[in-house]
Amino acid sequence: MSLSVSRRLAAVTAFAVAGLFASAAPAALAAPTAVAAAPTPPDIPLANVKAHLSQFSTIAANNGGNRAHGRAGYKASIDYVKAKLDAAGFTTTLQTFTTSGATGYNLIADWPGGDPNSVLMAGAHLDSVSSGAGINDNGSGSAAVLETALAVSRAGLQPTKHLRFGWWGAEELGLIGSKYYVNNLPTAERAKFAGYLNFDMIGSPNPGYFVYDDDPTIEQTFKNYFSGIGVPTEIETEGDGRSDHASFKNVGIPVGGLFTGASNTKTSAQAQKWGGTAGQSFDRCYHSSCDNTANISDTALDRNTDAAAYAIWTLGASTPVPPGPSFENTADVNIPDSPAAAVSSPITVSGVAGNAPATTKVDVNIVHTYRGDLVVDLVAPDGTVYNLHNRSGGSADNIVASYTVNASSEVANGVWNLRVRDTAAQDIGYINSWKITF
Ligand code: DTR
Ligand code: ZN
Ligand code: ZN
Ligand code: CA
Repeated sequence: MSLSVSRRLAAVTAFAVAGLFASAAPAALAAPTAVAAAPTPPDIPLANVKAHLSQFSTIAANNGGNRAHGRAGYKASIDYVKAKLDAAGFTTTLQTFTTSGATGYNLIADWPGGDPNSVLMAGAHLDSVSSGAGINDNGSGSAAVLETALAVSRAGLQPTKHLRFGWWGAEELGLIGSKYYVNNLPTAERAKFAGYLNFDMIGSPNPGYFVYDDDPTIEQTFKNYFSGIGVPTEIETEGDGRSDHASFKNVGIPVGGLFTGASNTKTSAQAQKWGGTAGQSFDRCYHSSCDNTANISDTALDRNTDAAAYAIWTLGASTPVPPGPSFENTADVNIPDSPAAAVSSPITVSGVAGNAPATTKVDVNIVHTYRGDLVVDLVAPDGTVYNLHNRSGGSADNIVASYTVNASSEVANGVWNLRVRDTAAQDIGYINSWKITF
């Protein structure tokens, strides 16, 4: 059997449909060719994220014990984050506003490049409540977004989308800073947002893994990350609209985000799947003086920061999220006339992290004299069957079509099969080629 498997970027293959049973020699065995794939999202060092948390802790300690709106610890936090971003090549903007009789600050950091008409933004509120240093709420999100931005700089990432990062002031007073930012965006600027990703409380000490269920593409991207590392997630329900994503969602911008829980209690079912303590709050120090550097689950902080980077890399890369790598089998497989068993054309996928996307693309090229005879399935490595074509199209010949399959519950690596069965006598044909794109 001649099998040609190629990995390539989104190239659209123009199928030359061969004449039925053309007597050409079998295609030569082509060596697998590796072509530049989309950049792999980084594993963000937890130590770097924790170093930011320890800086926030020191800032609070040196400024009356908190980093709240209108207090010196807030401005010192802004200055710390801004200096890191300036040194890494970001274009930073300090936006000021006034609320509750004090000046508030938002920090915006643009990564030069990308499509200015397609902006992907990630953000976190940087203010704490006045009762403590706010290390989980929301040093965790602030540090994760900062370290993700610094990783973009280290990678020299040049994504399709324009990347922007934001740190919001006065969230604890009612999403004041993010509302101010969004309200001051001209309508034309709002329309350029491809999405906003929010990170508020992502290191809770008794963590749950909650994904916002607002925009389906963003939600699926986060779920793909977590299923890839084998961590179950739930939809975030502890007060929908209680963080800065609401400011963006209110003006029609697609939003998503992550959360590990606040004062709600972890159920025994949740403790069984995530570990931790049932009957106890996700964060017993929520809005308290004990929200210090000890009030962090390293595991949750690590996973959620990597998920943030995964989302920025994946969603920033292209529109839509796939195509990632493609794998193709161009070997002809004869489809015997009915009655006969189904035949399959295999493709071995390797080197693709995590699960297949919700928009896995399958290109099918079948040469046949009566496609209404055929049942065509995609069979995942674990045997799950996705029907692509079920005898439709009547007397037309050939199937040259693209299908989008939600294969997000399938691990990408392994042997995928295109399975074809002829269900009626007389007409015949063969699988000419097929391709799967992640
Ligand atoms: N906004 C929060 C805590 C919070 C409560 N529910 C949610 C849901 C999603 C994100 C955050 C939250 C605070 O800063 O206190
Ligand atoms: Zn809070
Ligand atoms: Zn918060
Ligand atoms: Ca037939």
